[in-house]
Amino acid sequence: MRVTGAVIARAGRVNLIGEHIDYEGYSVLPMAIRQDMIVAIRTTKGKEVRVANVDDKYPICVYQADPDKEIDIKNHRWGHYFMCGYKGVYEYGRSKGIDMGEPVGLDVIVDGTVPTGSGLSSSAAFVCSATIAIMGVLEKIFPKKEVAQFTCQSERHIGTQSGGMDQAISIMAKPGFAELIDFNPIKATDVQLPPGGTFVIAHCLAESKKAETAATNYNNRVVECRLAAIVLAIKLGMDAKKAVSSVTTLSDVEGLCVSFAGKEGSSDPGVAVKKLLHEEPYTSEEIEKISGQNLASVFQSSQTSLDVLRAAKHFKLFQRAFHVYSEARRVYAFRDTVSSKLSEEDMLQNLGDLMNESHYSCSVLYECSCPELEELVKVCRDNGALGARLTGAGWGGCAVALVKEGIVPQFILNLKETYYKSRVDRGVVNQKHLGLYVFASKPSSGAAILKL
Ligand code: NG1
Ligand code: MG
Repeated sequence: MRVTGAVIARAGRVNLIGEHIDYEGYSVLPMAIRQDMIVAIRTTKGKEVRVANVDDKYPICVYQADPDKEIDIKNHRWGHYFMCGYKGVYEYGRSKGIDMGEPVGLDVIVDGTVPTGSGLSSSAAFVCSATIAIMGVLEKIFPKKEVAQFTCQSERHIGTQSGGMDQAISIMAKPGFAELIDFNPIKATDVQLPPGGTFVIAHCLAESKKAETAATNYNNRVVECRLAAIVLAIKLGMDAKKAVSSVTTLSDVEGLCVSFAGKEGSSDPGVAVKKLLHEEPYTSEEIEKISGQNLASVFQSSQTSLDVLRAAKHFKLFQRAFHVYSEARRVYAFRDTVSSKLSEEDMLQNLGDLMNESHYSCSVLYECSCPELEELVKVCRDNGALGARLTGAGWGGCAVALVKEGIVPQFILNLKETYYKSRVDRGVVNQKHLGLYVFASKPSSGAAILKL
């Protein structure tokens, strides 16, 4: 085994629009930010992976240097995200028939300026920077697109049924551009943002603990979308058995929904949702009657989905499906607005409107906001933002606001005064750290390896 020198990697992102639709197969529009997760790493002759953090709030985590060992998700620890990356690199290499050699011990030190539980995907920034640092230290460099794809699988070892947005933007971002990310296959298209607008990111200071609350929040929504897709498919005439075995996402049934809408003189898949699903939440019994199958058997291969079924009282199929189809359309409307011939003034206003509509849909239909985020989004709008919305999974974390370039410093000062000051006074946050929680960001570069 060769013991190589240290490798450092970085990554971090904000989503501008397209929330909770990546796992349904729809395109999203994020950009990389300056804030990042940095992983420094070297191989050792030992049999352990030791993951330390410069912030002593995060105690050192020690694991066996064994990529086949499952991650203990019932006992969540911050270092688990590194092990997602570790397992993923070996799994991918082996699946390609590459000789990965004997698993090596690693000493790792992590530093980060992406606040955790912030919706800025510190988790994916960590998994991606870990992955490329491990690739660097093992001297196995895989193609970018493949890394963007397999890191999404890697992060699922933590127990969330994530879509691929965060890993894709972390790996594929280019400075100066946001990216339209398509899935199946992954593709990133540069999106040039109007220079007169700046995105300000502000943390509501409620932490979103996505891994710990997956069964009732994130994974719950993934399951609800799958159920909505199955019920829609059946209502649109698909054989129930076929729907259960072949339909996994709402994008799988978009074609059927659009044909249905066509009969109504529209091309909007939301028309089918409105006509064929009811707003009243569905019980499992009702869905079982429609699908002719026991729900536990539909999800039998996924323990994390079975956990969702156990925790759920009912399923809001109408609301979740309507959010996904309308949000998917807003992403394209955002992209089209940016490349339109509108004056910059009108362009910025339209982008702001789309962000506001996205927030409304996330909050009311997808129910992934929280009181602090609601207050923060309102404060942003009251202080001159053209649009503001929660970003990332929600249930805490950050809002992103579109602000005219010229007012950015004043806007940030106003947020500090109106949203943060009382929280500093109450000891929720230290005045000294406010710069980490509210800042303007221009599109930055994606994950990179810096070799020493
Ligand atoms: P955050 O909250 O930044 O971790 C999560 C998912 C994304 C996407 C968004 C909601 C992971 C790693 N990321 O982002 O794939 O679904 O929520 O749009 O789970
Ligand atoms: Mg995350």
